[in-house]
Amino acid sequence: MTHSSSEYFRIYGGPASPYSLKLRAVCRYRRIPHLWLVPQSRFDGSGALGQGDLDSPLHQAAKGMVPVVQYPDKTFKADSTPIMTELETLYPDRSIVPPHPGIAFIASLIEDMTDEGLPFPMFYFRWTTDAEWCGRRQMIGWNGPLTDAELTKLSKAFIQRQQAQLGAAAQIPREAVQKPFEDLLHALETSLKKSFFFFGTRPSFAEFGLYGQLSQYVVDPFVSNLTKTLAVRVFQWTQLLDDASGLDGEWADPHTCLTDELASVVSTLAPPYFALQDRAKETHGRSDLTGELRGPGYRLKCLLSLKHALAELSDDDRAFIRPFLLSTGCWDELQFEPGEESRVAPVLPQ
Ligand SMILES: N[C@@H](CCC(=O)N[C@@H](CS)C(=O)NCC(=O)O)C(=O)O
Repeated sequence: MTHSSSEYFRIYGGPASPYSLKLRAVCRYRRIPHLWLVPQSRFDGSGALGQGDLDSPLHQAAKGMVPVVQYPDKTFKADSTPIMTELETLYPDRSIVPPHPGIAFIASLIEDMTDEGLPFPMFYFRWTTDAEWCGRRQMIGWNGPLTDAELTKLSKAFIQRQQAQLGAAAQIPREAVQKPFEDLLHALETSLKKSFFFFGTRPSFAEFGLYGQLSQYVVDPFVSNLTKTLAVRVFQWTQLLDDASGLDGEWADPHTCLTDELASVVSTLAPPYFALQDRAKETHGRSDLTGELRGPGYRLKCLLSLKHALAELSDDDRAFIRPFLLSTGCWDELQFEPGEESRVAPVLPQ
């Protein structure tokens, strides 16, 4: 079966963008007709994405970020998580939302923890230990064939830009970033001994969030070696999730889902995630979060939306997941603080 070009979702992604690869993996698994496009010769590594070429789809989309998705109706939308949610309503088959509302909440929580909490260690190693290789690799991805001289010039500018974004965090000792990452690898490796999926034999929001970030960890030289050495299952699992279009699985009975293995994955993800959220509250605790698309403001918007979703669950569904959330250190963090309830802004594609 072929599709007419008007039926495709066009994913404009970056060559090393975890959110772009997450969205592509979702479309592949869900068998949603899509095209993968990395706009060529559009990004010289200095300014914000999409500001260079007026014809660039990224410029037209005016989001300054990837992924940007052009829907079949030609509109451009950004923000991978709400796009995934919107795809659920457009395509009911092969859903990635577990049917039990409490389990679905946990899947969304894990997705947000990975989306928001795992980029930092990745970004840290990418622009310290691995900067030279990662900068060169990305500029080839964004620009196509380049001479050595061109590549050196572009990658220098790009590395400088990225290191400026990392800022003082580059001074954090390597061991302090590496240890939590190794703990996560260990928890995941243990979980993968029993099952490749958290909630049955098919992937949910949680696995795709994890996959998006791990897709980079298995490529960047230092962390890739670490992953290959410490966690062969994690490495191979990312290959599976990259294209799970042929996979057919089932959701498990919710009573069998909240395992010790899952608890140890969530307990490992929770402390760095909530620490980042505390910092986001300090900087964005009062501002309007509606238009935020990434960074601390966006992070806080997602947390408030999760708190709202937990509060909206039925009493039974909330009671069902409460012991799990308590034992993993999440329950208290997911309760509204005074004044927060009125600041909830829906997380929608923009
Ligand atoms: N909330 C957004 C975050 C996307 C994001 O942070 N994208 C990064 C690359 S992975 C980006 O576009 N950065 C822009 C830049 O570096 O100029 C999503 O889930 O899609």
